[in-house]
Amino acid sequence: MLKLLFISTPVGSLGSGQGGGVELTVQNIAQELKQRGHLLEVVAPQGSILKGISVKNIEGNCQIAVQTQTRDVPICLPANSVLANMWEYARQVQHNYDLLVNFAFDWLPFYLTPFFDRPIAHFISMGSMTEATDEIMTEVALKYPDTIGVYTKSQAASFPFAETCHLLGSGLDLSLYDFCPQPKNCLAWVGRIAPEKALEDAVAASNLTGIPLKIFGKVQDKEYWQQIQRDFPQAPIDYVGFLNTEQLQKQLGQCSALLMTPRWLEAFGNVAIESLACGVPVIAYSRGGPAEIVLHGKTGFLVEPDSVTGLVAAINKIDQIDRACCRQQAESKYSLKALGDRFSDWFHKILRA
Ligand code: HBI
Repeated sequence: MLKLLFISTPVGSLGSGQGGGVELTVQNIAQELKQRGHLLEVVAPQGSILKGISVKNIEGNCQIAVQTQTRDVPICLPANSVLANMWEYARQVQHNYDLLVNFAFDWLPFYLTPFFDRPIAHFISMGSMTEATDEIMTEVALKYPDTIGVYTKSQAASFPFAETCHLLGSGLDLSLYDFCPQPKNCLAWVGRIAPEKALEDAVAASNLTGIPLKIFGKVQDKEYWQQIQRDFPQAPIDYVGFLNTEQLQKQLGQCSALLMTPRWLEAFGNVAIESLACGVPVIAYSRGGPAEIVLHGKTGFLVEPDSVTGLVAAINKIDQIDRACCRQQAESKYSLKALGDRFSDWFHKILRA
């Protein structure tokens, strides 16, 4: 039994959708490790909620989302930084735990690592973003081998320390997702509505095919979302909003396919396995995490990146995909048990070192 302290992402409270896929990862891995008898506490920004897990809520100002910054952005913290406050709390309580696990993609936790008495596992949730974070992550990777965990191989490859990364993939509580054998004639797009997710390409495909597109997720960049609506006034789109897992899976399951159109290097793409879990094939640009998830022609289609015509071609042959194969892939590769095994192996490897 391990005593674990998770320190969450500082961009928003858990459950707000602001933290994107990493919120789901924290929820799922915390739930699974607690299930296995480990003692666990999660430290997160004020207003965080996690099903069945005790959360130490910390007040303070959120960190700027790193994907809105340029690569040469200076290291910065707002006044009364929630990130700094979370790590001050961690410093005070660290001796109650065997291992600390960092989920923030920020300079500070990496810089603080040598100042702590307890080992820190760093889960990195995106590909390379800035010079400053690359630099400090590389230092930690060299000084503390095996302490860097990532989702996928292509994400690891974006960092100078690629070969030292521990590949963890992702996973879901599949009991929360119902297999839907018979879809309606509509497409789905799920994610934070922000430029790096390139929602405009999915809207363009919906506009060209005339197939309705249901859009799920938090509007993170209002101006960007307004611009899409101005550019495609006739597109048959329906913005559903940010739903919790129960409601999302119910509506997502009824769709004929999920469109994944990442402009950036998507580190994993948790929405892909949520879709597969509902039996919904995934049509994704062939880059980053989704390219390591979708089995082309079997559980969806991988399309030339940034090609809307490629999306349309895949949409027109989506009936070739057997939806039962999608659910089957989720069960064999992305269960909570599989995820828990990978994280547990990683933690024990660090503690043995
Ligand atoms: N930006 N500064 C910062 N820190 C994070 O932890 C962070 C982020 N942007 C996005 C993000 N985390 C998550 O939404 C992704 O890792 C999934």
